[in-house]
Amino acid sequence: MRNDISSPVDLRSDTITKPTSAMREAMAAAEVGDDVFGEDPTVRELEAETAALLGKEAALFTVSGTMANQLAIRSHTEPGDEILVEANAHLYYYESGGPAALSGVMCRCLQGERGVFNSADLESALRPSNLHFPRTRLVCIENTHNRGGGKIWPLERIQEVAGAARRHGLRLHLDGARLWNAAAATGIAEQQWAAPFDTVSVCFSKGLGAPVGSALAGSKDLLARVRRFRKMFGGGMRQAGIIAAGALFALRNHRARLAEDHANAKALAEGIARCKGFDVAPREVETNMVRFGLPGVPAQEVVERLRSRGVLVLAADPLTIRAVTSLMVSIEDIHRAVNAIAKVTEG
Ligand code: TLP
Repeated sequence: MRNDISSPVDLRSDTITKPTSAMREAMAAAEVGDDVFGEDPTVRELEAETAALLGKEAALFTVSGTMANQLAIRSHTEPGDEILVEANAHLYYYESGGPAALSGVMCRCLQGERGVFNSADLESALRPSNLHFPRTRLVCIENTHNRGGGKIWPLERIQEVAGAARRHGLRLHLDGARLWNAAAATGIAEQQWAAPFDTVSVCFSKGLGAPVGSALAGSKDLLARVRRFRKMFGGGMRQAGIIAAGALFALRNHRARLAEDHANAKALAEGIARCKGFDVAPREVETNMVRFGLPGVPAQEVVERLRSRGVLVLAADPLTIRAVTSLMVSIEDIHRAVNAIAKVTEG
């Protein structure tokens, strides 16, 4: 167990994960080629395995989840179109204005509950076909939902929303940065989660623990268009097999262990619930995220107090703190974090 602030318990994100030595070995041994020429065998293997796992015809390796999401938006739309997004969706909230800057689209926000909306919300945002209006093209869903605290969309709800979207001729994109967590938590395979969508983005660099990389999966035809935009956005990589090998290792070896992160997040929430003064709902913890607050104290101040006690977390909102478990965090670290949190009210 770590016991000083020089090696803090890092709960800021599951993006902080570092490659294990076995993963580094796989990366060092990777066969590579020029992937802009389509000649990197490791990238191709990763793309094929990802596509198969998601039940899609093809997948394309990307630098980041942001790039995968923004490529999806660009590929489904033309400038002046409108997309329907949930108000707290990562691709709208945290991607630097990408939809406007890179695709020239308008975002129409639906207000979900912890990121989850329904077909009535979607239908209320539809516009009549009339030249005064932008053309609505795409509906985006995020599963698990980051700002919703790692919330899993119920599969039936996805099917209901997707059914409504299809009836109105809309396309569907899934931000599945943490789809692996939804699959691990429910036992419902990635393929089933992905089935209602035209495109699905997934990240290897979060809970799966790869140092870099995401992918966008979909039909072969659409992916040819995506590949062109990826090049345009500067995302064509050369001997990318080095990093794809880390992603492939993560995909093959680290999905099953996500259950441990979920159990640790639950233990953290239950521990915080025992600390006086804190606001937390352990039963809302479905995957690897915990949201909590200390009523009356700004989240940033709680973040600073915890930092000085060797626990790193982030403020998600002025009053909400986010903690994320990952393969860098053991149950001993959780106990240590809870001890530090218990002392935070002392100032
Ligand atoms: N999320 C990061 C931050 O950007 C907030 C995090 O620490 O959680 N989709 C979802 C649902 C995400 O949570 C993220 C990253 C992304 C896409 C973007 O992935 P990257 O960081 O690879 O561009």
